[in-house]
Amino acid sequence: MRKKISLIGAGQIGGTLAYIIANKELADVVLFDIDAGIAKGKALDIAQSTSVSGSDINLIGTDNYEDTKNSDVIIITAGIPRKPGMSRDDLLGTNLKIIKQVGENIQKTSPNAFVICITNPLDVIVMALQKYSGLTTNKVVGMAGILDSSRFKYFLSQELKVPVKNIESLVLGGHGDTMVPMPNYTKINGKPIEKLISKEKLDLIIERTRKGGGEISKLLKTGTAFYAPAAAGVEMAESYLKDLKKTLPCAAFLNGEFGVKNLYAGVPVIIGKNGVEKIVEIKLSIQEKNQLNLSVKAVQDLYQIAKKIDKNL
Ligand code: A3D
Repeated sequence: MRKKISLIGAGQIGGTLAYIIANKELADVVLFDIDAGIAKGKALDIAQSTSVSGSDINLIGTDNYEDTKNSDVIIITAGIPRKPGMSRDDLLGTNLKIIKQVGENIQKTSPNAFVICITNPLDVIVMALQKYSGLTTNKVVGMAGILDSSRFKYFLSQELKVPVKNIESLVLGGHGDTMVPMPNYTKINGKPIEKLISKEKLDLIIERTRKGGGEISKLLKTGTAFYAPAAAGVEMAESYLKDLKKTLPCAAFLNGEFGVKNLYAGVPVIIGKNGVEKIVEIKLSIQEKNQLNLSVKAVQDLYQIAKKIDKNL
């Protein structure tokens, strides 16, 4: 039987997710939005593209959670995005209310789903979503690290004029200005990055990676990045549905790993048919550990603010 992916939020990322999933024939798609017109209009448009692509999947748009019932995967982008000049943290109050509604509905309709959250501020929203939905922590995960790593790899490929597919890299920590690109885990054709680029240039690329989302939202003027975030979300869904057991940087629940307890943060995880099957505890230098701690502290501080907004968290 074909798998079912429900997309909660049919905005820029939600629509792009639906289009990629349809083209890959990964699963049937339910595109959900509180704005039924957007969900139904995009679903119809993408469904009509399948007679060109030849993809054999069903796609519907809806504002009724019953249509999402028994989904295998749910990807959440419901919420508001940043406007130029805003930080991701500025979205907290509005998106927390939206995610409460989404989490409670998932609990009722798809309690066995693998749930990928993309709504910002990512690490705190995914943590709240896990609590609101009551799903186990291995089934609720946040997308950010794949996107941040792919930005880092793209900038390096442009600077060093090498194909992006020859670059391995990793970005850890929270999805914000304190994220931690990892030069020690960055290799080009298997060679350590430090041997191929000056420290000054590498520092500039790290800084550009940290501000990668802001650079795009400034150019777009309305809205934020959506093609790369959607591609990253699909990679996580595919690893789960096909039990690929890929190691991917994701916001996952930490229970002592990396010295962090009871918090979501970006770390390498293995995603397979059981959801997050393992947190991969790589060795960090003292400097990397300090940077990760700083990033984790930023997530903890924002979670405290979330707890003031909703005392049940
Ligand atoms: P946008 O195009 O505005 O789409 C959001 C959609 O959510 C809209 O269609 C709304 O109607 C819908 N919505 C609002 N409330 C609800 C609700 N209660 N239930 C269902 N749907 C609802 O935004 P977007 O797609 O560009 O971005 C979505 C989210 O992703 C934002 O919070 C962004 O900040 C975030 N984002 C995260 C990353 C990461 O890497 C983590 C990257 C880019 C964007």
